[in-house]
Amino acid sequence: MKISKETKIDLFTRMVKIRTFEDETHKIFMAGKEMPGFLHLSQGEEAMAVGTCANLTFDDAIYTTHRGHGCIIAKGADLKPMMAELFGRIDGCCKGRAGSMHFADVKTGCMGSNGIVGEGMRLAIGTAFAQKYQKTKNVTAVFFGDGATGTGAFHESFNMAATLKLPVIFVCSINFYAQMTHKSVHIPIEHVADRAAGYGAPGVTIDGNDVELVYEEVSKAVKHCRAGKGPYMIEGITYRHHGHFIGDPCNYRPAGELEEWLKKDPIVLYEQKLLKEGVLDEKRIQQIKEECKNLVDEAVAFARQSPQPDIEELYKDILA
Ligand SMILES: Cc1ncc(C[n+]2csc(CCOP(=O)(O)OP(=O)(O)O)c2C)c(N)n1
Ligand SMILES: [Mg+2]
Repeated sequence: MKISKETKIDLFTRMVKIRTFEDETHKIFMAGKEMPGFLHLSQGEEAMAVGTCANLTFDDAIYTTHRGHGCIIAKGADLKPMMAELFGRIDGCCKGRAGSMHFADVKTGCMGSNGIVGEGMRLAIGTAFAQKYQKTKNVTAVFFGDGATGTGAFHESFNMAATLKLPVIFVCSINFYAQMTHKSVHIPIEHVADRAAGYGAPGVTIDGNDVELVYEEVSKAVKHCRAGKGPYMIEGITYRHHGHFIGDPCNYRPAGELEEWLKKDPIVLYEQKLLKEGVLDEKRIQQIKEECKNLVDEAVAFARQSPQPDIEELYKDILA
């Protein structure tokens, strides 16, 4: 597959945008004053989010997890309401009610993050059913982690998607840990994508730190789904640079493990590749990084000036 220069620059820029947003979020959260709740960051896993979402339009849907900022940024959501949401403010994409773990941005097709491990998969089936029923040719991608592959939600959703031939791309980011538990402790096989065969669907395991590879593999999955052939599974091997949540001391990680993975940082690798290919030079890379920093700074300023929700907001938009 030949990837155009524009697409390569777009893939790089989206990854830098996510990294910059999450690095800034980390700092603000650690200062302990403005950002309530829990924070799970995805630095290191950007290639999975970007390589997937770069194949989708706003009319396609995604569902993601408690570690979902990257997917939502990759899909094209505006950083300002996202940051305001993390600050719990009224101009947040969910009016300050959702916070980090329950982001949604329907206009860009971000149907929801989810703090309940695996549950995004069940919701994805519903959206994919609607896409098929309405003959839209749109698809739904659902992101989840290694920890979610043992849930009933995974197997039930995959079975239903395959039986009804629903356009669902199951995107599993293997970052090796479910909270503090290593994948070798709870997954009895080497590659969980092999399980797709049990439902008669294609499943591939790839290097999840190679953004072009993720982009190419997901493009095959999207084609498969748009053609009405049912679900497809992509398993990408990657790593989270931070702990499970911000504040996790990570004492379950063997010495040197993080350092090895930092050498495979998807953004650093891609930057080197694009420099070597002459797609970008040092100056343009710097510019992209500055542009992303400006966007994030503007988002923080926007969040800071947004009011706290009124107490009456508590009773609005409730379905009973
Ligand atoms: C149904 C359910 N069980 C347990 C938890 C507690 N929990 C939160 S995150 C997590 C681990 C998830 O691991 P994984 O799916 O690999 O995602 P990652 O955090 O690595 O991105 C667990 C067990 C939960 N939120 N929901
Ligand atoms: Mg995990």
